[in-house]
Amino acid sequence: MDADKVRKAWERAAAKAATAGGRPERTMAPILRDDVPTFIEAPFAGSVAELEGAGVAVLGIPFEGVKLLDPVTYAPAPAAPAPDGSIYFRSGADKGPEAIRRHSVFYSLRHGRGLIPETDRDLVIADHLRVVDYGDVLVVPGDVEASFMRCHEKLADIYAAGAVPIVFGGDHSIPIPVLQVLAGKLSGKLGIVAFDSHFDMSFEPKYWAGSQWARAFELGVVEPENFVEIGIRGVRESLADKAVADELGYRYFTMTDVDELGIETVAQEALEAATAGTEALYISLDIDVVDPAFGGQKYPDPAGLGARELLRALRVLSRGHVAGFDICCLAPRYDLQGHLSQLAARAAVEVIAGLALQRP
Ligand SMILES: [Mn+2]
Repeated sequence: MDADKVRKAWERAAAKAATAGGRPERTMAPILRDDVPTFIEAPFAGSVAELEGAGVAVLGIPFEGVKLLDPVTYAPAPAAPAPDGSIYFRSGADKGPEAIRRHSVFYSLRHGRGLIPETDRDLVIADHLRVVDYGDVLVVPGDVEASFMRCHEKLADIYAAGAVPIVFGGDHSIPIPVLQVLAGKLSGKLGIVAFDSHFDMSFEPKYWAGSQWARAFELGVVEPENFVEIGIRGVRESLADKAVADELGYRYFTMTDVDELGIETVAQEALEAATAGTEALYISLDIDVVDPAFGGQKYPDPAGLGARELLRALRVLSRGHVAGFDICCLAPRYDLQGHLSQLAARAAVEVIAGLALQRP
């Protein structure tokens, strides 16, 4: 058929269908793949060109790496899949990006354009910046170096477009590729604030959820006086990690500090330390900092931050010059009611709101 005849045939058919009370015209949903929506139903950026003009680009890194064998087998959470043999502890963080995106639909830009009155009564995110979803990095399971190379490409695209990456892990190794790319973009120093129950001050394995801060310090862009951890707690902390924290002398706030000082003061002090003499701020959110009563964590340690504390702290920190944010260690298979995935999505929106507030 010639193209003109094809078009006319479809036009006649459509006109006929319109009068016949057939099904209404279908509209395309902002779907990333399968039934996974884009984050807050923001436009999908399928190419470098589509990143143009974005203030924020969401990027999923569904990577979970090395798992440690341990002589102790831990008790499984009730009504959740049991840990397999002696795998220490629980896994499934590679499903984080899609869980956060699914639950982010509740905050869809199509609903209220990002009105967020508790952050600022008049703030409408979409009035200030364009959010896009740059999809996922196609990671190579079991090959951390190949996976990180692929991360580098996507992150370089985001920074080249002038956007801030909001990264969903994955385990806590994922700040490594982000910081590797960000470090190359800076002429000055970087401040880092990490929310975590755990020090994560291992030196090895090289690319692992636990040695990421050693790799960050090695980059030479972050000094211990600009590095802060919030939420340290539990009786599983490693003596070696604690010794490193003491050796480096960086500031960390235990949950007792949070209780005594209040989260507002803790966040303020963290912001001051991380921004003193630095060019940019990176925020890393190991979701296990949140109280595991929410469910959904790889490494649950009771008595963590509440949702209000987390969002309030992010509200304070996002007043800094945020150049990157990640959420990691969400384990959707344990998030039986979706509450932690929901909070993770909300936490990302809070940081985006902070970026929006800084734009005219
Ligand atoms: Mn942790």
